Amino acid sequence: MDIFEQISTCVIRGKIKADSPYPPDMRGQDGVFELVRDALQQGTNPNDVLTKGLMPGMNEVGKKFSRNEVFVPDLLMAAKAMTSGMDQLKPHFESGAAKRRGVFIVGTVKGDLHDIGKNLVRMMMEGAGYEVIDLGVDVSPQAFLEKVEERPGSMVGLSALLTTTMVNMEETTRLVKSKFPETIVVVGGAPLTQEFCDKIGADAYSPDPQGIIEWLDTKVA
Ligand code: B1M
Repeated sequence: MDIFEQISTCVIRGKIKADSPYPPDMRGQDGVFELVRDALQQGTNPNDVLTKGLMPGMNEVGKKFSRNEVFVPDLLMAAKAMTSGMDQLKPHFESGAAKRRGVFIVGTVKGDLHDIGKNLVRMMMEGAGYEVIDLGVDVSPQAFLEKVEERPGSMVGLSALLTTTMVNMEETTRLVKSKFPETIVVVGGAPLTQEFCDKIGADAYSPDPQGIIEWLDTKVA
């Protein structure tokens, strides 16, 4: 197995570091942290570490999640493992040594405090190579708009878990698109449907982060 396959495998299995107790059958083996550190020390291109190691691993986890082969705890462990690699790549991205696919502004809409699903979207989007700006929870339509004004050309992702707050997605979508009609707005969260997405004028809906990534990948070069 080459270093990229090893990194992918550790992301899929949620193996963070050599001294992490999880998963039990990989105890003592190097995790994403050591593998990424060593790859960078050996001069491997940070973009290759991202696109050939971390991203395929997270992509596979997302597909398994969509097929109900792994569950939320597995996704969270995979996300933590991936983050331990991403943290080491960040300085390279910030210095411009590696490419980002686009800017994705994400938040849970006004009135809604659920953030576990939104955090998964953030981590998977980072794993897919996007620069993510996370506005947190209970985010007003105005706050989304202000961030788009600050980062023209960015994409917007809205999350909602409550039937009482998903309606706030409409106000946010319409406000952003009234000022920046070309802005891509994608939506997700347990109570949503494709019909709702169409009704509020958003561009895409997916019940899981993977679907959003696959849709966005068709839109960005
Ligand atoms: Co609340 N809660 N909660 N809650 N909570 C639900 C959502 C609920 C379904 C429980 C129930 O009654 N069965 C219910 C909503 C009912 C409804 O509106 N239909 C509910 C309620 C009523 C409430 C309160 C009103 C309870 C009260 O106070 N009376 C209150 C509201 C607070 C508020 O937001 N203003 C409340 C509070 C809370 C806690 C704070 C205690 C806690 C949140 C902690 C946190 O997020 N940090 C909480 C929790 C944990 C839940 C449940 C149990 C779990 C949600 C979760 O994290 N799931 C939930 C019941 C349930 O779902 N079983 C429930 C795991 C997460 C990975 O899934 O967020 O769906 P999810 O994200 C998925 C997809 O939806 C998708 O990807 C993720 C991975 O597949 N996705 C996107 C999400 N956003 C996306 C965006 C995308 C794409 C995909 O693109 C942009």
